[in-house]
Amino acid sequence: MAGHDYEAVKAEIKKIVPNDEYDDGSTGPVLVRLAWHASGTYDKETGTGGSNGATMRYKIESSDSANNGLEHARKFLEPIKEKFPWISYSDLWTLGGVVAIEAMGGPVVPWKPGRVDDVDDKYVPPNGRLPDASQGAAHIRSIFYRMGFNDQEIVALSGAHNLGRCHGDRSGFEGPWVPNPTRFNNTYFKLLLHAEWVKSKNSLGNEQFYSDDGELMMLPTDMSLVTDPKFRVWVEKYAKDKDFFFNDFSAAFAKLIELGVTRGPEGLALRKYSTVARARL
Ligand code: ZEM
Repeated sequence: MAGHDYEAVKAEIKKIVPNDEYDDGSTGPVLVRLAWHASGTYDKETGTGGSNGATMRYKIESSDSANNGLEHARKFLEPIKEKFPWISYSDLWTLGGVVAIEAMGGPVVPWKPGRVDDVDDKYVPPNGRLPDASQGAAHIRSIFYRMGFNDQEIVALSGAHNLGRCHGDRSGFEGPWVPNPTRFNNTYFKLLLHAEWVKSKNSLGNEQFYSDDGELMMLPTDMSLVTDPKFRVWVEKYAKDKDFFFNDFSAAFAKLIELGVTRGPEGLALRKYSTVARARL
């Protein structure tokens, strides 16, 4: 919003990305996941969910099992909220993902401020809107089509699994997708196509796919990107051309963090279900 120094906020977020005491020395991946889960509840039919409102502050949403572990990301950002109290949580969480992507070597993602935090839990979206890793292509499509994404965008966004890892106690899955999970590039797509993946039960009894040395993993949903012919076309393109992937990822992530944000004439987000916003639904 006019007069606010978003560059100063970005600089502070950038400083908290390297962290020797956390996962692989970086808070970046979990910050990206927070931005994604804050946004990925969107339903285009009803206009509910999405990043505007920061509804994950409320227990109903933070306790959705899909959001396990995201309390770490929210805690990492809390000192920045204290330093810049004028920024909304919904702006801070989305900006956190954008800054983390860039700090880990990823593309610049266009970001616009002006989201407004809800003042109560009246508009918290129902649990269960985020994808379930144990399923396949039909499930992924139904979740992402609900948000308004197409197959190309689904595959581009899935490239975020080049970052971070699965934590058994959070999701029931274990391990990283790539050898260097704090550096953003297209290794995930190359591995999906060219490594040998073997399905096996992990220590928690859930089926996932392992590389032959057992060091790397893929979720059942990740594997459906190569077994489904329409998804696979995009995996092949992104594996071959990193710049093409970065361009598509940047556009799709920018779209993701705008879901549910209705902007008025000056580009500022309207308070959810204000008269004007409601008229547009
Ligand atoms: Zn993920 N994701 N995701 N994802 N994700 C995990 C971790 C991360 C799915 C999923 O079930 C899981 C997108 C799409 C999908 C990130 C970003 C994005 C984990 C592991 C699971 C189980 C959680 C844990 O144990 O901590 C499914 C089924 C998806 C769709 C089909 C999209 C889209 C993303 C961003 C654009 C990131 C960065 C992580 C790593 C988090 C971390 O803490 O390291």
